[in-house]
Amino acid sequence: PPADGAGSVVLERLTQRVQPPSMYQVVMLNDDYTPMEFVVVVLQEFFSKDLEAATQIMLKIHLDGRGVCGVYSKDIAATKVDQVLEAAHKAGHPLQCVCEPVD
Ligand code: TYC
Repeated sequence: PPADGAGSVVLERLTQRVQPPSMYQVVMLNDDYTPMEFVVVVLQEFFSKDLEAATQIMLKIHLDGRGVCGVYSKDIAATKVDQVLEAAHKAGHPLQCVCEPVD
């Protein structure tokens, strides 16, 4: 196919369509005010962790300042962030979380 013609576009699409979706990790941040129990409940409710896993992740965040709650496609990760921020806001807690591309 020509170097810069329609053939190149077709080849590009053939290559791109077999790539897996890029993945994003949802990272929760520590603060001094959100109750530990609230964070544990959030991790169970929105990230499908059992009590033991949720408690370990919460303590990791408490000690290190941040921790990964889960890894998802971009849309799902963004939805998780929205759900956490809405639940925290409604409960009056300053809990923050962000999503970032997995290295
Ligand atoms: N540092 C909080 C406390 O001592 C607990 C906490 C843990 C807050 C994890 C946020 O993402 C967080 N009550």
